[in-house]
Amino acid sequence: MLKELSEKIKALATEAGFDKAGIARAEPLAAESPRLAEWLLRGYHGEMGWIEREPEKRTDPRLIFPEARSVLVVALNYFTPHEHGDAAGKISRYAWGDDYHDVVREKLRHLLELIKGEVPEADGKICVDTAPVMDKAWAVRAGIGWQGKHTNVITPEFGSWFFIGEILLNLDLEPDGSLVPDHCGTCTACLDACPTGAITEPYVVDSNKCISYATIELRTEQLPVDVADSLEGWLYGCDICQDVCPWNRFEKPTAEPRFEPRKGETSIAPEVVISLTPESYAERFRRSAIKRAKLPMLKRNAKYLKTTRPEE
Ligand code: B12
Ligand code: SF4
Repeated sequence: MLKELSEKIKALATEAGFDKAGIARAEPLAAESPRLAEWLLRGYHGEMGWIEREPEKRTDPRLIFPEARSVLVVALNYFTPHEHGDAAGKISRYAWGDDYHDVVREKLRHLLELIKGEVPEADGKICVDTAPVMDKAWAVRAGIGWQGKHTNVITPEFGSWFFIGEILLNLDLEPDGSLVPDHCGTCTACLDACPTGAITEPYVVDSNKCISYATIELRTEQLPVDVADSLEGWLYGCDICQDVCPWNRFEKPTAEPRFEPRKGETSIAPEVVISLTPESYAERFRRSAIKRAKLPMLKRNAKYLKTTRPEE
């Protein structure tokens, strides 16, 4: 009975447009909690002060939704078959289309309605980067995939180009018993390819060195010199560690048209970024994840791509 309902709910996730779904028990993340603490202690979160707040909530879903009994985890593939070409001003793949927060949230809301249609007493809390939830840890626990050495979760079916979301549910469901084993093996392609050495050891990223962090999250006027010297054309985010991962040979085109590159753009020329006004920035990036980087940050990034130092 429990198993049947759990399978039904996962089938509803597919009906709602997700590519994979799994279930974990809503219990504290006992193994991950000390690792998160160590990561923060080392200062690997850089200036993302928000990640330090309420660490107990981050590792216990019941502190976010007290009725939570199960965590329904979903994966939404965002791969579209386009490339960057050689141009400077590369945008990372996840930000080519519409803002994933909106797309995943809309699908999760629909999914929760479908679940309520099946089980009227069902209630849940939708999470897509809106609550302090460790998405990757839950995806591993729910059998979606394994955490690769670059720290992104990888599925054996379609690689790592997918977003993760959750519904914390008040229903007792059957957790997915078998986890996906770690298939990284002896491969070190991501560690070797990262131009800034941000993957300091397998499964650990130091944000301070990561191009993604520097170009999306870091709000300082200048970029750290080591990162600035190794941008390799990235304007917003970085996909190098996933581009070189052999598991992304299994990438499959997404069924979600909103992840197609807006205006067909996978890069934006630095000169174009530098000439943006607050109005043209707001218009161009409406409903785009790129708005996470404010206009001065985008211009800062673009200046480094145009010259080697912003003042040059
Ligand atoms: C903070 C953050 C960042 C930071 C820090 C990155 C990081 N590695 O966590 C920065 C800004 C750098 C970043 C970059 C990116 N991000 Co981000 N980010 C997040 C966020 C908001 C929190 C992640 C977090 O909790 N980090 C804390 C640290 C402690 O977690 P961790 O690195 O996973 O650490 C674990 C491992 O190190 C493990 N561990 C330690 N030692 C060992 C040893 C072994 C053997 C094992 C198995 C494990 C292990 O234990 C730790 C605790 O679980 C999540 C969304 C969310 N709410 O979860 C998205 C999220 C992780 N990001 C995502 C994406 C897409 C990206 C980028 C690809 C974007 C881009 N193209 O530029 C890059 C990838 C860079 C990279 N290689 O990590 C996706 C990943 C999807 C997926 N398939 O996994 C997420 C889940 C967003 C989403 N909802 O889909 N991100
Ligand atoms: S996103 Fe880029 S800079 Fe960050 S760990 Fe991966 S390869 Fe290194």
